[in-house]
Amino acid sequence: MKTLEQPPRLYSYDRELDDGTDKIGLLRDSSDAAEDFEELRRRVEEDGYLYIKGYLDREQVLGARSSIVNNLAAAGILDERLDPMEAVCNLGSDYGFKPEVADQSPEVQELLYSGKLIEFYRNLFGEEIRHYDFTWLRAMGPGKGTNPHSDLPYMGRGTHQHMTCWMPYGDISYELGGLMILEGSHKRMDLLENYVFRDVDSYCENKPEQKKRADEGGWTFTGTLSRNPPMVRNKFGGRWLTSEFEAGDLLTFGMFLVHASLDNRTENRLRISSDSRYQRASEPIDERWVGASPPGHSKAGKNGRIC
Ligand SMILES: O=C(O)CCC(=O)C(=O)O
Ligand SMILES: [Fe+2]
Repeated sequence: MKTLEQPPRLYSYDRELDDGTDKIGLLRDSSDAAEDFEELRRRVEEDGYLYIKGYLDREQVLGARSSIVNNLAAAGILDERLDPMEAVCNLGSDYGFKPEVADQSPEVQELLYSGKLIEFYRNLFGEEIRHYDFTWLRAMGPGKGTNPHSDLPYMGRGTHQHMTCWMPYGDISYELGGLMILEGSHKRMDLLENYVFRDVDSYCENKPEQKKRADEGGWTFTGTLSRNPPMVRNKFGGRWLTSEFEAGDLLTFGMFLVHASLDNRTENRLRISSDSRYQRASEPIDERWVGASPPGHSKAGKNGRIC
């Protein structure tokens, strides 16, 4: 098993991760089996994810980065004295969650929803596929990271067999803070069953407090599994697995796998990535995330029940 040699200090959600070899490690690189879809399916089953280094065209990914950072620069988010490709931000400006930037970038659309990546999912699922039209694009500022969660609570109204693609737009060091997954967590239904099937957009319409919040487009349940990555690891027992990422790497995982991110510990650089979703065309799709202007978690996406 791979371990992190000379482990740097890694932080997630403001907590230092425990650094024993039984607590932290590297993602398994499946580039040895990149064309063997039978083996890749076996690994998805076993590991809950696939990480294939250098699978995509690095120049194409950097082209998409260029289009993203030019958009951010035009919005005054980047330090204009520097090359936008460095993604050095004006602290406190409007970075963060930027789905509209993905919508406005033909290069991002082409990378995520045509060509090699679509072909990859067609082969992995073994049939025609569909993707969500909504793209979660993140320009994560200094100090920011993502707390442990599974994706299903945010997108579980159709199939449960779809997959997330986490795309690094550029090289992402440990300091810049890429994704990490919790080893074996997709198999821990004993620990997940009371969490993973809850829908963040459902609410009890007979409870006035919940109804009011839903009408405002707010959440009664945030989808967060934990705010404490070391503690959730202790509970599940696997290792947090991560890597330093390079433009062109492919990371994909299923809806049950617990994941989070390392914090961005740089002073002023943005960590730019997207997450997008793919599924079998023959399976039902979660309507919150399709169409020209997907309702998402807005009021139109809420689901009131008597409970
Ligand atoms: O990039 C992040 O910080 C979180 C990404 C994520 O949760 C996902 O890809 O599903
Ligand atoms: Fe996620």
